[in-house]
Amino acid sequence: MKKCAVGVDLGGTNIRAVLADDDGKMGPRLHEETCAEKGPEHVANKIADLVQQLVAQAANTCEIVGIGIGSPGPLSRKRKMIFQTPNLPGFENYPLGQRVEDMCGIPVSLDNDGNCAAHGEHMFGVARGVKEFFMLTIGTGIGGGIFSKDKMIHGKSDGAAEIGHLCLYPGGIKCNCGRTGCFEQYCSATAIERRAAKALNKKTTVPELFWAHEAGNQDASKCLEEVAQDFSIGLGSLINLLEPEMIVMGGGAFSTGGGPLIPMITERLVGQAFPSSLADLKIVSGKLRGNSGVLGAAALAFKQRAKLEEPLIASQSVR
Ligand code: BMX
Ligand code: ZN
Repeated sequence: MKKCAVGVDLGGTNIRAVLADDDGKMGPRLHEETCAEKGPEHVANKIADLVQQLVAQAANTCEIVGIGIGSPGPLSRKRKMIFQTPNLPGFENYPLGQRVEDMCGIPVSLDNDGNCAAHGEHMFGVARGVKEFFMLTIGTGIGGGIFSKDKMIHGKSDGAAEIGHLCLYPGGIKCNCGRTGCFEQYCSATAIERRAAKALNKKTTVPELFWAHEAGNQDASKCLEEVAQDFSIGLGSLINLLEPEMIVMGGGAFSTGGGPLIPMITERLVGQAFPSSLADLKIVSGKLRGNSGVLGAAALAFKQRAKLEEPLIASQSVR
C-alpha cells in the first residue's frame, strides 16, 4: 500500500493540514481557524481532529507513516514541546507534539514553521539539490530555515534560524519577542502592510502595494524602496555570515511571486555584502507557494519514520 504522511502548518490565524506522499504529491487538504485565544489544549484538539479527518479519508488507500507539525516559536524537536510563541497565548512549554501523538496514536515530528518551509523547498521545490541556502517566510512574522552542507542548521537546542529577530535597528520598533528593531518589525507582511497604509493613507495589502507601484503611484514606489532597503540590510548580514548559493523568499507576501521586490532588493544588496559573495547568488521566490510549510512538515514525518526503520533494515540485512 502507498505510504502517506500528514503535514500540519500551525499559524496564528489558521491551521492547515494535508495528506502527502513522499514525492510531495498532495491529497486532501483541510484548514480551520486556529482560535489561539482558546488556549493550547483547544488548538491541540483541533489539530488532532483535522488529522483524524484526513486519516479517515485515506482509509484503505494509503498507510499513514506519521504526522509532521510546523509551529512558530522556539521549540524542542526531541521533547515535541513549544517553549514560547507570542502569537499563540498560553503555549509556554506546551508539549503540542506529544498531545497530538497521544490523541491520534500516530508518531508526531515537530519543528519550527520556517524550518519546515525550507525543508519543503529543499525536498520538492526550488532549492532541490541546493546545498547552501536559506529561506525566509514573509508572513505575520518572518520565519527562517538555513541549510549548510545540505543539512539544516538547528543550533544547540533547535533555536537557530530565528531570522525575523535579527536586529536591524537597535532601539527601533518594539518586537513581540521583547527586544527592539527586529527584522520582522520592518519586513514581515504585517509590517509591509502597516508601512503601506501609512504611505497610501488607506488599508493596503502587499499585492495592492505592488500593483500601485506598477501603476506608477510614487508613494507606493517610495514605500517599496524603503522596504527593499531594509530587506537588503537583513539579507546582507545573512549573506556575509553564510554566503549561500540561493535565498528563497516565501510566505504570504510572496504567494504571488513577490512582484517587484526581489529586483529592488537585489539592486540594494550591492552596498551590503561583498561582490564575490553576491556573484552568482540566486534570490528566488519559493516554488511551492503556500504549501512549502505543510509539505515540509509531511516530509519531516517521512524522515522520522526512515530513521526509526534504519536499525530494523540494518539488522535484516545482517541476517
Ligand atoms: C516569528 C517566530 C518564528 C516564526 C516566524 C514566522 C515566534 C512566535 N515566532 O518570528 O518562530 O517562524 O514568526 O511565523 O516567536 P508566522 O506566524 O509568520 O508564520
Ligand atoms: Zn523580535
